[in-house]
Amino acid sequence: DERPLITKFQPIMISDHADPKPLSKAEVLKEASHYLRGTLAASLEDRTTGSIADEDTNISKFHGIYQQDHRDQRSERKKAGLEKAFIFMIRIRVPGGVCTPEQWLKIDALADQYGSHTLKLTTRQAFQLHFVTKDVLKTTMQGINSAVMDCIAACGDVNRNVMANPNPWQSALHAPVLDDARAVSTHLTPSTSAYHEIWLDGEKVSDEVEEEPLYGKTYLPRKFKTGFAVPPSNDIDVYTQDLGFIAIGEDGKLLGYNLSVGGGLGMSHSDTKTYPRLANIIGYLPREKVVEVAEKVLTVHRDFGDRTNRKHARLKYTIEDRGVDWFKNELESRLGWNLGEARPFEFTSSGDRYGWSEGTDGRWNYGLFIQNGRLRDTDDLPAKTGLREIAKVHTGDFRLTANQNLVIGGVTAEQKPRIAALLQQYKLDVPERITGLRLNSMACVALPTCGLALAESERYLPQLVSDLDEVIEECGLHHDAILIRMTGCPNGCARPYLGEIGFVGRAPGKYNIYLGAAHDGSRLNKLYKPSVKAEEIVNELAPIIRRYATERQEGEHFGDFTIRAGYVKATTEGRLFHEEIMA
Ligand code: SRM
Ligand code: SF4
Repeated sequence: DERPLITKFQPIMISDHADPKPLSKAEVLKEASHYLRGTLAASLEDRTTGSIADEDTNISKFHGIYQQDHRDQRSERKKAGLEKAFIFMIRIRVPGGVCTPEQWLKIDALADQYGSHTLKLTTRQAFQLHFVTKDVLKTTMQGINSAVMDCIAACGDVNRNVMANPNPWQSALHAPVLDDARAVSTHLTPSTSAYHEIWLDGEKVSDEVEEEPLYGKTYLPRKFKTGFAVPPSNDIDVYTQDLGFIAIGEDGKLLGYNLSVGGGLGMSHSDTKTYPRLANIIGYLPREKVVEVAEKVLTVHRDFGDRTNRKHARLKYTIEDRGVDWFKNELESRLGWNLGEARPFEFTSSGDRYGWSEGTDGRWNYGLFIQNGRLRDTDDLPAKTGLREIAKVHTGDFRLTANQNLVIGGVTAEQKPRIAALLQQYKLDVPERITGLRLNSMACVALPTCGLALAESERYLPQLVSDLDEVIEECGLHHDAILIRMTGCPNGCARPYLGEIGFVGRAPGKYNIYLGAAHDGSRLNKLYKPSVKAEEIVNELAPIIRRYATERQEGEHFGDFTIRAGYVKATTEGRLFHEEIMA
């Protein structure tokens, strides 16, 4: 990537900061980190503790690494006077979610060798390894490098893993969209050589010659997320992205994109100034301008995001505070040309498609349900082993979906019977007994690894769905796709505010219930009941599900029904203000 578009950026230095409010601690750390080095190398060498230095826990995020601790063991270890059971989560970037069988096999092996014998497929189409200890962190990072993959900018105040619709069967637009997603991803990747230096024993580069032409020394005020949607599928939930591209084609040819900006979901229960917000579509751009537009949108965030308050630093707040028109003018003046008028398109759903389907290239694709994206072997479902055996013979690719599922992509007609036999042998073929509710469920990681979790999520949602499934079956709704999403805190990692049924953890065993999102991801849901005890959830929802089964109109989705039936009001303009105000 020669980055032809970047005009060298003069970083906003802390000394230039004119705002009377002090910069956040994270800003000071970034500037002092020597382009993301911090004291990470020394922290890794320190054998007296399983943790890294406090400041380094912020910097390591830019390298795709989170320090965590095993929360199930916290109180026991505290009683015994031991330090926390420190562990690391490593997030591996997979632009557009597409990887090769060789890469799959290497990441799978790393999970067994150094992780928790599980792979997590994330809501942004990336891999996560959990439970990696400090002593093997570097070896694991080198293993990832040997798979020709990396973790640069998988976390941190930078452009994150770029998402793209992974469904090659849908139209001929998919391949060029993936190319564009990869080009944007490469263009927006930080340049610092700190990653190579620290993890891969690369040559040391001095601060004077280090270059970060797009980001500067202080990177972005906050994370930045980019996604590409291919209508009619909105599987990537494009309106939740800071920067979204909606593919517009004609006769199977990709012409360009509608541009959406300012989406984001995180909020805090106690802070009424924080809220989820859906993006605005502000115009159309021809395909050849996509990298240029991505760069300029990112620079508006870089230069105008709030560096004094991290809870107010996402692009959504800049756009909300200054206005959509202001943003469009600022962007167009940076581009030196005007966006066109947004073109017509239609989204019909944000879920995945399961089972076999033939692509436009005559190859076959198999959509596979992975509950909450957690791939592991259990006694009755040896899913991880099954996928390893498939990867050994598969000649196409693997595609991680935005709903934590997987597509075995590009299977030739000759290979199809072999892959089908392996799917059956390892019980991976979608059994008819799985309900539409479960097939459309998503839960974030939460306990025991996530330090921010207030309640269970990944470990609880499967059971809750089983309980709700009894009502679903009784009502004859087995095949109905209802989006149900849960997170252990209000940060929104499984995009719960776009669930037709959304649960957000408030305290151990207690969840806010949200209803009324649109099935195609175009309308946020709304708080229905706060702080409901886990054991009361089924009683709360069963009457609504029963009424839906008998009173719904032809083709009416569950989210729309809950609004029509008066359980919640629709959110204005798709946005959710803070829950206390909107309740
Ligand atoms: Fe997330 C923080 C997991 C997608 C909003 N997220 C975290 C951390 C790293 C906790 C932390 O900061 O200590 C979680 C690690 C848990 C663990 O043990 O693995 C975490 N987020 C995840 C993943 C793994 C959820 C999953 O089950 O798949 C997803 C990884 C995506 C990836 O591959 O990059 C994940 N996170 C999201 C999404 C959904 C999306 O991007 O489409 C969101 C909402 C969209 C958005 O950003 O607005 C999301 N995560 C957050 C936030 C709130 C951000 C905000 O603006 O307020 C945090 C907390 C923060 O940044 O301060 C957070
Ligand atoms: Fe952790 Fe909250 Fe994200 Fe769940 S939503 S993974 S609990 S930060």
